[in-house]
Amino acid sequence: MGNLTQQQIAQLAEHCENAELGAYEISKITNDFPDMTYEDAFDIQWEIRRRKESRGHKIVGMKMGLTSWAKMKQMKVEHPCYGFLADYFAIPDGGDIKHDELIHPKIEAELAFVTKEPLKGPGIHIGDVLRATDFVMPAVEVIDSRYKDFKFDLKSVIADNSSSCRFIAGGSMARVEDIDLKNIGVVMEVNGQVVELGAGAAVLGHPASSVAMLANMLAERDEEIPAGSYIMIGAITAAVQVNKGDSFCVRYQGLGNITGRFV
Ligand code: 0L1
Ligand code: MG
Repeated sequence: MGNLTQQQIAQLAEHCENAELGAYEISKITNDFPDMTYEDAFDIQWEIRRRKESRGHKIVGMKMGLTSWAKMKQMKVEHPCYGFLADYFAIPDGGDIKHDELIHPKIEAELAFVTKEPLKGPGIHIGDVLRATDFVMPAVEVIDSRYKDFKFDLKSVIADNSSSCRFIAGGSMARVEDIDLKNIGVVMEVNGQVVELGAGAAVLGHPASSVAMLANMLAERDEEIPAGSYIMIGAITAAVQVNKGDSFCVRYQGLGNITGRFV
């Protein structure tokens, strides 16, 4: 059930999207709309998606967020969320990310699943996800909450497209039967120093459970994950703040590296 009017949804979508496009901070929207519901929050996110598509942008994937205890603890939020990835969020492996286009970016070590069959919840489980997966590959997400000092609650985050802003796909692709998704090790380095490390199981016990959760959350809106989707599973480690001039390298056991630089 929603408590906001269509007009309020449209206004809040414009408010959050303008902050993303103009790279400026706003305060969390539940301050002014304390009665908004989770349905309202997702309505705002889907309205931002509609606005981008109406300007000719393509939606090129989905992301899960807050799927590891490290992230939930870091952000003091206790349930995962999802967001969408627009075409202009994509940065090539080894590429430059323009820091001035963002507010206070952080990087996250993730994995991405690419599907070959649709996944429609409710009731999707890890087995369904593994059967429907074409391949997995490394991913780095750059998040940039539009909220001042990354201070928010879950409803405000969902309305802000779960802090999505840039992502990098890279490394080597692998079939799910050829890798140990629970144990795959990830090491994140910034300016040559190891800053975070973790293993796949940090994400909801198994990376595929994040994709299952996405399918089941989308089912609440009668949406599905179509075949051929690119889905990022959420951060395996805590997110790391990066400054202009920083470079990073994330190493994935058996799957190569992703590198990039903030300019
Ligand atoms: O991808 C993520 O885990 C981020 C979700 C939104 C919360 C945040 O900005 O940290
Ligand atoms: Mg993330």
